[in-house]
Amino acid sequence: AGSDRPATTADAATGTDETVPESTDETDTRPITVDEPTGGLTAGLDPVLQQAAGTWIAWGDGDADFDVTDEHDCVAVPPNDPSYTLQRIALSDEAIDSYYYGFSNRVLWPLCHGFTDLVETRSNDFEWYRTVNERFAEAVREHATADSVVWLQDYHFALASQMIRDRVPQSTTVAQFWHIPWPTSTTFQHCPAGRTLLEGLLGNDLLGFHVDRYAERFLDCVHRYLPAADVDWDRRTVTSGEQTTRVVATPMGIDAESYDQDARSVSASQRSSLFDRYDIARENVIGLGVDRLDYTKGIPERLAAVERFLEWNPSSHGEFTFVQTATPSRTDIPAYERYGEFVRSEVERINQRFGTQAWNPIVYTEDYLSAAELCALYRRADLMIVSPLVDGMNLVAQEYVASSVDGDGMLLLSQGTGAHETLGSHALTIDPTDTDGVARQLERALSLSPAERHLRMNTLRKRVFDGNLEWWMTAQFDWIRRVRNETLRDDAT
Ligand code: ADQ
Repeated sequence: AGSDRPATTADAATGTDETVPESTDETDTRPITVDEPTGGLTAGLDPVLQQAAGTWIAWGDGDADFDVTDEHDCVAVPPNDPSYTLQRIALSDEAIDSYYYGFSNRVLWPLCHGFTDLVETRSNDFEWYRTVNERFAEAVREHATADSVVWLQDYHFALASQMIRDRVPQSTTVAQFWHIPWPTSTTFQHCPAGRTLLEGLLGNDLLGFHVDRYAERFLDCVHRYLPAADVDWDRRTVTSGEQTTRVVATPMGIDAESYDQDARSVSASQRSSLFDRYDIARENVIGLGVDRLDYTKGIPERLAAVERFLEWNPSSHGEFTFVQTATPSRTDIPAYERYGEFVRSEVERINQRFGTQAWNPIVYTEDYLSAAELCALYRRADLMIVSPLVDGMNLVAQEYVASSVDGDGMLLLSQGTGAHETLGSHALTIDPTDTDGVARQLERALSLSPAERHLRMNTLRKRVFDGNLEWWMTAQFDWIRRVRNETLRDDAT
């Protein structure tokens, strides 16, 4: 593929996909079944790969009979009109435990979010991380040609780019997007094998983050911990030996149009059955929280603020319902299990404290909801509280805005999210650790005039539609084209 139609070799193991049911493929005599992606990165990458006739390399289902060194599967997709290749790398249970539940999610995830007390280093985890990164790099080597573009997703592949760089022609473009925050250099000093990870990431021609502060922190870490690398702060490049890496910030957007359409098309009966299922009084004022059940998301802090609001506002009892959906993820990790238990016990405690026979202030579910159900909730919610302590971007805030087709929802948004950089000026800003402050913003949201609600929401909607998933993909590929042309020019001189 030429530079205008990049052959993309990409993996989709991002946090966004974790709550989406696995697409499945089976080879040999078994039929291939495909679940349509409901949104997020998968939906964005699919058309790009179809156009480029590229190869998507992704982690396949764990199979005890497979080891990372064993054969892998390649299938043509989509089955009804094959236009690109999907290669699944099967990982053994041990590899999954050490690579994914180990180094990726017991070390990198907590560390990058600043939760150094939750970093757990276990023997072999890093070695498996290296082995799996190498396995993916090998798979890329089999497909990449001199004019290919290789695009990696996320923190599960901090070593892979340099490994790929060592295996493919110099003119192959290697890019990566880091979907979670990059920590400060003070936090990063606690990272096991930190220098090795930085060197791994410098195998990229392009390294993308959501917002400026993560890009700047990354450059600061390189400056402090890899003194031989040359950081150009103005151009945001790092030169190390022959290799130059450009570091950029492009906040990820959502497929806003599809959320808007789903929110408009959801029928009254769908809405009713959803509200009946969870016993939500239709006429109540509805507050909403939607998250993976993850200790970065600030769910107990949010519940504490709702509790404070209920203390201060007895007149809201029976009239206000806070709906919290929290999808379990990474449940094999004890910190997640403990967090889930704590959240459930807080919900129970608050409901016991204020609830009556006819009303519970908090409706809590761990169900996975369809796009239509989520949009129905988003559209109906009078306000949404997005209160992560730290979050790379946060797509949920954008989904709420895109689904607020009546233009009158209120978004309370944590200053710790990347999304706050783009939406903060027209949302109500919160510091999730300040319980009284969040409760006050909740009161304020409910007392805003309809005119102000509309003004704020319409401005937010414009931002979310302008910076949608297509904008983000285009920005990524524009940068890829730019660094590619720079590399080709440098090679020619
Ligand atoms: P996540 O940490 O998973 O993503 P987020 O960006 O909010 O966080 O995305 C969560 C996704 O899961 C949303 O699309 C949401 O609709 C979906 N979801 C949550 N609960 C659900 C439920 N009950 N039913 C169905 N779907 C549900 C990581 C980073 C983020 C970054 C994204 C993208 O941690 O900071 O924004 O990647 O880069």
